[in-house]
Amino acid sequence: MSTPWHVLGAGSLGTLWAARLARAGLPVRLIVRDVTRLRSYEAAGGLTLVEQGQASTYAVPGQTPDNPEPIRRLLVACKAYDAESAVARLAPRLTTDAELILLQNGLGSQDAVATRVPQARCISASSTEGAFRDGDWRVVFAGHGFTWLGDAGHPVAPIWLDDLEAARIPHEWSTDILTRLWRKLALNCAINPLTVLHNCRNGGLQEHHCEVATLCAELAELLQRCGQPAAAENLQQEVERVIHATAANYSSMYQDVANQRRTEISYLLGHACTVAARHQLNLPHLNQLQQRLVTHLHSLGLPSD
Ligand code: NAD
Ligand code: KPL
Repeated sequence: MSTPWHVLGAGSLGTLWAARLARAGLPVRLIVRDVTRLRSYEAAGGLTLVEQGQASTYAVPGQTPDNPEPIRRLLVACKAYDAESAVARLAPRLTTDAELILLQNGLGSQDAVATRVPQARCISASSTEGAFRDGDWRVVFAGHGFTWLGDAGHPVAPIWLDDLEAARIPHEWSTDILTRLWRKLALNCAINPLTVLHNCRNGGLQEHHCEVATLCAELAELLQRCGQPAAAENLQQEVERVIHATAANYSSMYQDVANQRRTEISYLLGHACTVAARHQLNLPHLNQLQQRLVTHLHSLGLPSD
């Protein structure tokens, strides 16, 4: 019997991964918050994945964090702001050779998790796949993409990449995962806050070319200072390419705000500003953007952390 995949967080990405792993016949367990959620999940009869209009339900066994089963392979699929506390609850269940796969966007949460569970190997992921919930325990696979996985501390790829192959999860082992995470963070910082503040789709930023260019210049300076020159290369061109390619889409931060959900600002723009301050780097436009976004979130009654 192969090592079970414990999936923490039954949201969009957690369900997308759990359903595909289960579809491949791999052992999967879904960890939900508490007994009430477990009852609701069991009543639903499993996780439903909607792909190209076709819905399929997978009866992945559910459990609460208190379940005594040891955990050797944990996919952390919570939002960045929930990851550390959610993993901390599971710490007593982790085996001495446990491996965690961290799907969180941005930076900061990965280090926080790793500090909580120093005995575990923590592997970071950066994904361009897209999924959203259209009901409880139901997820729509909206955008096919790719997931890069890597461990900044150990370049050797884990054996379970074979499971991802079997589950047809497009992926690649990356020896420069930090560069990928920084690059994605920079893209998100240049695009997402402005879509919220200008109340527009990604394509709407074509009318704010100068503002985008100024932010890209400051973000590139930050990346250079952080020892990530590869992430800084042609940043503005890449940002403009993404704005053009995703012109009709609303950014993830725009969608969070529109749905009155907490954003991951602290792990994106907040992280960029914190690191800049640590390096005594003066990035006025980036700081001003953060202030404007924080003020906007407060005006909507949303948290700014
Ligand atoms: P989500 O909000 O849909 O799902 C998170 C789930 O975690 C929720 O069901 C929540 O209840 C659960 N959770 C939180 N704390 C928990 C706890 N203590 N115990 C058990 N469950 C807990 O979020 P998502 O969209 O799947 O995003 C997860 C991460 O992946 C984010 O960092 C996001 O930026 C990133 N990401 C998402 C997408 C996407 O298309 N959805 C794409 C790329 C990256
Ligand atoms: O990742 C994104 C998001 O919306 O979070 C893109 C499309 C790159 C915009 O920053």
